[in-house]
Amino acid sequence: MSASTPLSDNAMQRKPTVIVTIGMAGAGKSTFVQRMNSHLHSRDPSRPPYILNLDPAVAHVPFEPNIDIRDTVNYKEVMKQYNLGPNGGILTALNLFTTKFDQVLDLVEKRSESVDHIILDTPGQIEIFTWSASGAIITDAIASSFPTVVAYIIDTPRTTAPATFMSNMLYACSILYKTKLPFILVFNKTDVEPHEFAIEWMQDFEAFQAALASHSGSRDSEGEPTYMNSLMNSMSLVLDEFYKHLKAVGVSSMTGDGIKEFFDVVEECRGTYEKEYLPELVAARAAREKSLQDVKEDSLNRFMKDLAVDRATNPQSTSNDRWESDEENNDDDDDDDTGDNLLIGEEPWPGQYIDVTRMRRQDEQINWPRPG
Ligand SMILES: Nc1nc2c(ncn2[C@@H]2O[C@H](COP(=O)(O)OP(=O)(O)O)[C@@H](O)[C@H]2O)c(=O)[nH]1
Ligand SMILES: [Mg+2]
Repeated sequence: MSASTPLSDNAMQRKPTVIVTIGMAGAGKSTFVQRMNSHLHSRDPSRPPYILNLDPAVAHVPFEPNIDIRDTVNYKEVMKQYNLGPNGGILTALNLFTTKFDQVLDLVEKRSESVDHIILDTPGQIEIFTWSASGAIITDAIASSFPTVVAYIIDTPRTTAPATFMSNMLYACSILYKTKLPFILVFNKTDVEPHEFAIEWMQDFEAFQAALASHSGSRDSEGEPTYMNSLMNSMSLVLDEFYKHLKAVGVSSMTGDGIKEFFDVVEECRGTYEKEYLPELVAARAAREKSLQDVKEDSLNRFMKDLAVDRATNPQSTSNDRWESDEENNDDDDDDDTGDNLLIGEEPWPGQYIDVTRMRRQDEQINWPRPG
């Protein structure tokens, strides 16, 4: 994505922090976004965030997003047109939206002077964002333009069983290693279930193993630990290392409990982004530019060598190299017209390659920003 301004420490310092909310369906992402929104509104001085809704299938969001994917793509229409089920529809809608993400970044950049926080609400089903190319493109694009942190929302009342807790943590682990961004575990719904048990399990793996042992089904009929039990015991040791790289907070999106602490952690994580993520990003960019340059030089060298060999073996060839411009060009005019409407007028057929960058050129009405 090209919209980003060049990265430098100074430029980053004035930029707003991006919070990407990720989590299982029903964990409370959208409710949490609204809670952050109202917290930032009621701060003194009030600094409302800039909110992007990336869930095409949500019927109602409890906040007013500044940019809403639903204004651009109608996922039900996408389902119908491409013969897809709901998940395919959501994924395709997100893909279509991603093709326009440079425009979104432009809009966000324009507002970046006047906001302190940019918040992304992601689709209900976690894998649509975390295991798709679009999710990765959006995350990378935004993280290379702004200091970015991931808020991983956990449904605390539903994660009290050690096995569920562990699978949730493994999922978080996979996202951390994929994005490499500063990562906050947000134990949500603490009004229903306090999150202290989770913190204890994270800080003390023996406590977790004790919980595991006392859980029913952890021993077989002969009193030996079950396979699942031993597996989880070993994994808790592995995860111990992973827990050191994250921060955890308990919040209630319902009551607002813990939100202030969450924003303190966001501030800390912004520091981590600047110290750890940004230098890596700059280095990765430099490496990529160098390798592109190397490839260019290599192919130019080979071209020059081929040319020299060709000239040496066939000295007359220069006279044939001239391009006969006039006659050919005049009568060929109409054939050039392979431009815009390559697909228009043809009936789509299942499995057809669809060039999304050419879609809906004429009649699309992009209406990104919302008032407020
Ligand atoms: N009790 C309680 N319920 C919550 C809390 N946060 C969200 N919910 C409820 O959890 C359900 C799913 O929330 P939603 O924000 O739509 O989840 P999403 O799919 O992750 O966006 C809704 O019924 C919310 O009212 C909370 O902190 N406490
Ligand atoms: Mg939601």
